[in-house]
Amino acid sequence: MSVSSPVSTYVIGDVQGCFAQLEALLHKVRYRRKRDRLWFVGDLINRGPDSLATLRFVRKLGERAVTVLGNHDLHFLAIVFGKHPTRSSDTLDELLGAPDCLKLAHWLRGLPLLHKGRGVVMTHAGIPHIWSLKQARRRAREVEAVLGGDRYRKFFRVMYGNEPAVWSKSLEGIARQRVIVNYFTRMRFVNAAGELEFLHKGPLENAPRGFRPWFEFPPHIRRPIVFGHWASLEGVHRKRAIGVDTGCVWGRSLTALRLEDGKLLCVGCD
Ligand SMILES: [Mn+2]
Repeated sequence: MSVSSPVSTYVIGDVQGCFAQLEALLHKVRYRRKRDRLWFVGDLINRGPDSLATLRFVRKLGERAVTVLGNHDLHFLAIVFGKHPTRSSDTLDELLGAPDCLKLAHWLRGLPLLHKGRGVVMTHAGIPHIWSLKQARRRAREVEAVLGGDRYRKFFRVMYGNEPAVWSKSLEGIARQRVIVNYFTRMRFVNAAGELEFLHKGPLENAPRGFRPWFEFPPHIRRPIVFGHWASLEGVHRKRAIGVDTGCVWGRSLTALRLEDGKLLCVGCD
């Protein structure tokens, strides 16, 4: 390996505790721990078998990794800090019982909802077309300040909910924080007004009337938005929206997007 070989930045799709597949993917791309950067689109944990190993690995990378929070990451934090019950589909027992569970949870709540760099912007689910990049960043920072601040326990107790369904500048407090979190971590279908629709996850043909995938509305944001969250799309390759969740936890594949050349690399997950 030449010392002058350029740094590579890999944006990794939803790992969801599939640590063996993450290791296989890093091996395949010839990831160099001391040089390269790993960006994770969120949902590092849950549903898959090795959430604990995944979190420990990413935390240890420190500055060499960037992770934005996904809905499953927030779900774990709501269990730890918000007294939220686990669901039957959760696979978080090993993590919740680990001696470093709290340490990992406090690290996780300090992570961002949005990251901008290397010509792209990354969030877990996307950015609604009704927001400019400046507005999106400001709204992300607003909630990150709550998650990373002193009042995080209160937030995690009342985080869950589908309402309000649409952004308004006049929203305040928890309603405002909740809709911001829902846009960044749970959004799939929206209508022209930016209203969220959560019941439909499946094929695009069956979208509810007036609702389309958020990235099909003309965006305010020029740079490509890189996101995860929507495994049933099997990856999205648009000029301004690149989806990298290819359903690893569902036995399909784990994808890395190398930002320097736009190349997609993946490993099968069976
Ligand atoms: Mn998700």
